[in-house]
Amino acid sequence: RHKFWETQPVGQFKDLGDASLPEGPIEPPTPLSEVKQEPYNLPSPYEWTTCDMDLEEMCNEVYVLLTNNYVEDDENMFRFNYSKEFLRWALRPPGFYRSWHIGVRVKTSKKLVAFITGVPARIRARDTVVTMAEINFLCVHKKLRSKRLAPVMIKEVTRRVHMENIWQAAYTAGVVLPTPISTCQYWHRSLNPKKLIDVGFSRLGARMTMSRTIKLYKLPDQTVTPGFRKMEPHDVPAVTRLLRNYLKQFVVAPDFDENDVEHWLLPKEGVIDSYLVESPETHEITDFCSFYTLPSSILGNQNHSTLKAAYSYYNVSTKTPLIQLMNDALIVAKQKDFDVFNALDVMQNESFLKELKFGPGDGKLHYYLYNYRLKHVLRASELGLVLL
Ligand code: NHW
Ligand code: EN5
Repeated sequence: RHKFWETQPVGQFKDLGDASLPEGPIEPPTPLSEVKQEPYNLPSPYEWTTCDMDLEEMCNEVYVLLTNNYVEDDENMFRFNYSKEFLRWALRPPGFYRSWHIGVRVKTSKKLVAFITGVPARIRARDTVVTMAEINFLCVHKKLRSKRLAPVMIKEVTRRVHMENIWQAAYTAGVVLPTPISTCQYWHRSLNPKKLIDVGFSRLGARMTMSRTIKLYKLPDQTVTPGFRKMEPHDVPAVTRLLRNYLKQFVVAPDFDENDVEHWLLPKEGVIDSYLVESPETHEITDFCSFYTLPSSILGNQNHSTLKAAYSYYNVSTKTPLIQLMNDALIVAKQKDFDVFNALDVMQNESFLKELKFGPGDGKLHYYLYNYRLKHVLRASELGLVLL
């Protein structure tokens, strides 16, 4: 069934209910001297390239590859359209390795036809903080699919991660592989229902007219929580404390320090938005919410070419009810002209999804760990991790 994945140190389907298997690494690290020193062989028309995302030209090649060949929904109506600024942000966090930004070119034409990336992250699984690679942006050009290029790319990124003495990884996918640590549901909150219906992203409900639908999804013009404002650089220490304390409760979550929070959560125009609540009395930072910008190309629509989507990232409420905090997030997303606000049912998100008129999507997201076993499949609400 899974000729490649059966050979890898990941949880296998046959082991799913086996309580005798311990939690933790599936295989021990090998001495660095035993890590293969040369890249894996690609089929002879292709060659490896390391993608320097600082170079405008390289970043553009990656952007074009992903824009035309990355993830689509199950009916091929939409395709993720990560911006160049987003890719630079996603791929250059504290301690990143350029060698983990891996491209494949056609030798003769030098055309970039495949890509895979890793970035380092400290991720806690129960009580243990593990340095891992977060693997993302695996993409093979549409014309080169089903040639078993993906397994070679995964082995090569694994080798380059091993060279840095890192032995675990985390990744998400819309497809089922051996074997998810958890499976999440995508939820969607319409902000611009007319456009969403026009492009086939959503449908007019039964016994609903367009004007009733527009009214249903109306939001206030201004946020309602006193002290709600954009996060600023001087907030990094307070947000780090708030977030670290919040993420303790989840079984799998990132172990963010101030450098990580500065990188991943300080607002970056068109990439990441973060807001917090500063108590008007005590000036304490009591609540936090964030979302990232990931548009999708609309495939084959006469009137619209992009869907502007916001994705819920990390949210923490200690004083403001989470529902009110997220309603304010919806209000700012609407002000910023997003068409839809998406969220997974991770962390405590279930507590606001229905009340704030999110509806379940047709997509699921499976979470995976490489070379790390957990005894049980987790509920989505036990996950404290959001990957881009
Ligand atoms: S998930 C998004 C993945 N990208 C897309 O869906 C874009 C559109 N599709 C494509 O470009 C986020 C191709 O279809 C891809 C597969 C490239 C997906 N993850 O080359 P073949 C991520 O980026 C397995 C893992 O013939 P293809 C996370 C498949 O099961 N494996 O297929 C990435 C089969 O193996 P099997 C996937 O269609 C995590 C084999 O690939 C997969 O031409 C990567 C077939 O290969 C997926 N999304 O290319 C793992 N999709 O055993 C990281 C298919 O079943 C692991 N496959 O025969 C950790 C590494 C680091 C460790 C460090 C210690
Ligand atoms: C790794 N970082 O399927 C990423 N999206 O529901 C890789 N559906 O947008 C993982 N099919 O349900 C990729 N509208 C996995 C996701 C791949 C993309 C994907 C789904 C998630 C999606 C939309 C459009 C469906 C179009 C037809 C959807 C319904 C919205 C509706 C709004 C009103 C209330 C009810 C729901």
